[in-house]
Amino acid sequence: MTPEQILKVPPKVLTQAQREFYFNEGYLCLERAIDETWLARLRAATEELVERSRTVSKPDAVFDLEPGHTAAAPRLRRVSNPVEQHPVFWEYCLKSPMPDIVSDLVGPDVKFHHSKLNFKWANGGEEVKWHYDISFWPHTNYSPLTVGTYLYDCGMDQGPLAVLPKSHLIDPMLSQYDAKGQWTGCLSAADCAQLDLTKAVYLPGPAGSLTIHNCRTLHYSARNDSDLGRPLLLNTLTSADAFPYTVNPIKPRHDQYVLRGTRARFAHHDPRPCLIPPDWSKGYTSIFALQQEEAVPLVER
Ligand SMILES: O=C(O)CCC(=O)C(=O)O
Repeated sequence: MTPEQILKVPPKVLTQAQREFYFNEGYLCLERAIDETWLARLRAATEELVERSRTVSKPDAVFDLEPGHTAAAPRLRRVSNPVEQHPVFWEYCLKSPMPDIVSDLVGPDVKFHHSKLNFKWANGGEEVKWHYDISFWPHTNYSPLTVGTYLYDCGMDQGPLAVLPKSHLIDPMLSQYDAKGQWTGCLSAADCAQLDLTKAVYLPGPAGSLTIHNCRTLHYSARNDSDLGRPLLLNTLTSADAFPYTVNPIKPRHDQYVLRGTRARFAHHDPRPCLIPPDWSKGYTSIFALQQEEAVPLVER
């Protein structure tokens, strides 16, 4: 569906002004959209995963660990695909208001693509450099978006998500390969210098707030040098008429699951070209390891 067609469908949760803002600016921030009951369940599930990580000493397909991670003092960067690691995360995708909100932005038929739980641990949780998501997992159109759920309050010192408004309209897309043709998963310093990053909008928020960014929206988050961690649950959802044309890097079991509405009969194709990533069927390493230029082997799944 096109934005014009989506906007004609009556919304379930959002106001028409919020939907228009998303299409014009490429992002949305909804304060306290998720209630305490969901938050308590999501936090408890997160704690269970952190406990499990104590038995893991090196990064694997589930746990992406900072180099200083130990059993006594866990330091997680990410749990990949938490919906497969704890039932509460999948229930959140099925039953919470989150997919209803997404249906106001992609149309009534909504599919799941993947999820991740990014931690940005206290006292040194890493920066995520400017990048866009769609070239990690190209689709036939640009409906995919990522919803971030702040499990705890996130202030400016915790490295909130930051977006560059209207960057989803930049065409052609900028590259996420370096001058030698190596995939870096982020923009080059030269491309960043061409952008007016003073226009970046930071999206801190109280617990239960949602950040929503379109798959073409450039985004970033700073290092967390504060004493508080910043667990951010990220779910990527798409319109049902968007079909991936490369391998899903983390191969989730629920990939393409229809969360709302029905399966699409026809794919919708956006004519704007999309940057293609390396061949993930040969393996995938996390955005953190890539951007920190760690010599981590590709994780085979
Ligand atoms: O955790 C963050 O702050 C941003 C994460 C992100 O952009 C990503 O994982 O693609």
